[in-house]
Amino acid sequence: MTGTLITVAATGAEADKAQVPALPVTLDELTETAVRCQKAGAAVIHVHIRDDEARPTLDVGRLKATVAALRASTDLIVQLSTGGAVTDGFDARLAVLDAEPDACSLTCGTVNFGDDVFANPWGFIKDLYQLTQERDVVPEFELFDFGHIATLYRLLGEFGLPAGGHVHCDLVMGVPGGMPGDVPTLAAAVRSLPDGATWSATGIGRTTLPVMFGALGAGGHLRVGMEDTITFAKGRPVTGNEELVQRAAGLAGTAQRPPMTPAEARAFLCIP
Ligand code: KMH
Ligand code: ZN
Repeated sequence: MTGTLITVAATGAEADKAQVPALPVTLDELTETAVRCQKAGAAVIHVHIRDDEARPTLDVGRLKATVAALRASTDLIVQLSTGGAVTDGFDARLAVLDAEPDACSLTCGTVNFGDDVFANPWGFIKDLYQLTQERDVVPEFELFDFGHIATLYRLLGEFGLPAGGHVHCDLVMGVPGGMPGDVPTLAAAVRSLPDGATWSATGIGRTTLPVMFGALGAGGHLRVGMEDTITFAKGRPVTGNEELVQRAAGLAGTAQRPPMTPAEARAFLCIP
């Protein structure tokens, strides 16, 4: 068994700063969270940014400044979201790669997202994938539902392996409209992944813990963070991303699969 790759998804595009004051939305808040989360055991940061009013933005200038600041203050692998918010257009989502991150998310299909739709049609997916290959940005394949796994096979079949040559997936479970966040579903999804692929999993909201325990037991890796859950325990809001990483790192240690360092994670994900 390898160590555990821990990704922190620190902000997301959905939570409202006014209702979740601990959410990191400024560059200073994000870098401070990043430093703390690296110390706590994270190796990758999945990044969404906000504008001066704390609204989600894909502004490329801000994204570039964010990548530079995270590189200056941490050793974390910087994975920019190409999912953005459900309101973001495809061109803006492709332009995220202009910020030259180490890695990016790449969602493999459309999914209902609560009352909204997170749109990822095939044409967009293939354009984004080819752009990651041209720019040498390592994608993480985000899988919200089983049909997304079928699209991952199609992508690999038509366009070959990603930059770096290794396939790493992230099962995003428990989104209202996506696959449920429970252990039987996790096991079925993992069985369906391409040979040689590695995977992380995250459970949204109250599915966080069952998905985390299932992933550790099945040899997978973990994504945690305030993008995915803002409640640490029933009735107790999360005070910061650091405590979510600490909990994941503690459980990974108990499973005798302690957190990977950022350097180990780079080797594991084939990110130079
Ligand atoms: N905010 C969601 C609509 C990603 O980062 O790639 C999409 C999302 C996925 O968060
Ligand atoms: Zn995201």
